[in-house]
Amino acid sequence: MASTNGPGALQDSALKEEIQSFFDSAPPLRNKNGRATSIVCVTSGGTTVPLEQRCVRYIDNFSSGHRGAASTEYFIKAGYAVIFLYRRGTCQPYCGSLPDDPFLECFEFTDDAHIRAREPHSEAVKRAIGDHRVAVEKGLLLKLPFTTIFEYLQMLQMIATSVGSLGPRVMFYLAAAVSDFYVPWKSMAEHKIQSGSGPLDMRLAQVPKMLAALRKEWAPSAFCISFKLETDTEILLEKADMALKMYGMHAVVANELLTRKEEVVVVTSDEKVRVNRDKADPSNDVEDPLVKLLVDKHRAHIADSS
Ligand code: PAZ
Repeated sequence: MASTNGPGALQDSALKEEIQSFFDSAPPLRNKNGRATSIVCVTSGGTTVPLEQRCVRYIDNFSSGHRGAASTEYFIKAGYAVIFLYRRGTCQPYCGSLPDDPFLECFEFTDDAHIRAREPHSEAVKRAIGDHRVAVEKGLLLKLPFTTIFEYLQMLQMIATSVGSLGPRVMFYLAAAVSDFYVPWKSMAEHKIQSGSGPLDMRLAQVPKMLAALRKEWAPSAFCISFKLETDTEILLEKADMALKMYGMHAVVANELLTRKEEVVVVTSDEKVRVNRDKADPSNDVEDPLVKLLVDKHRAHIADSS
């Protein structure tokens, strides 16, 4: 007879139902101010596809990480706790107004061997350090780095299956540029591929469509937003529509490479909303109105689900 105490016990469907009903009826997690916490997993930056196990060469997907980093700041401002799953070396939240190499450009030694922020950067440095510290200390920002497609998808699955049980309060905002093709680990050369034997013939396998698994299996009650990047505007909205239907996303944000910082289109099953950067001030970005719109849609999703 199967034991009800061992790991096999979860096969027991009565226990599974009991556990599910416990979580369904539990009051939502609340933060220190007594407000129910909404969580968003923001993915950011491009994944790499290694060509060798001891990787010397890899294929990369374009993304500076600006969209993910800026959106993270707006989600935190809107009261969300953010899991920021980002490509190592790409843009970071609260660093948008700092120069490329802040450590070398923003600081100097004083005569008495202390370090201080240099003008004209001191105000920006103070704001960045302060805002970042507050977000981390309040438990509103958790940063997790990835490089390869393998790391990215394994971490996304871990996050989704961990927070998925929190239900509709969870949002996935998938701005990372994820490889469509890869070299399976088992068929990958271990050592650096040698160039002596002429042109390289390589067959890439298609990365399985994980968005469907995220939506249906890993976090079925979560609110899921994916992004669609194209360079040909003629096909952009059609491709976004296809992704919406194929993976059951709640919205797909369509953007074109050259205009992605000025305009995006939020595609849902009943409308296409154009979101533009407010040009009144050069420091305004398109992520501000985009996140506001998606936060409203997420609230409606939470209300519908309850
Ligand atoms: O990171 P970034 O700000 O330079 O660009 C953002 C983006 C274009 C990578 C993002 O908006 C996006 O469309 N991500 C999904 C890309 C894709 O279709 O795989």
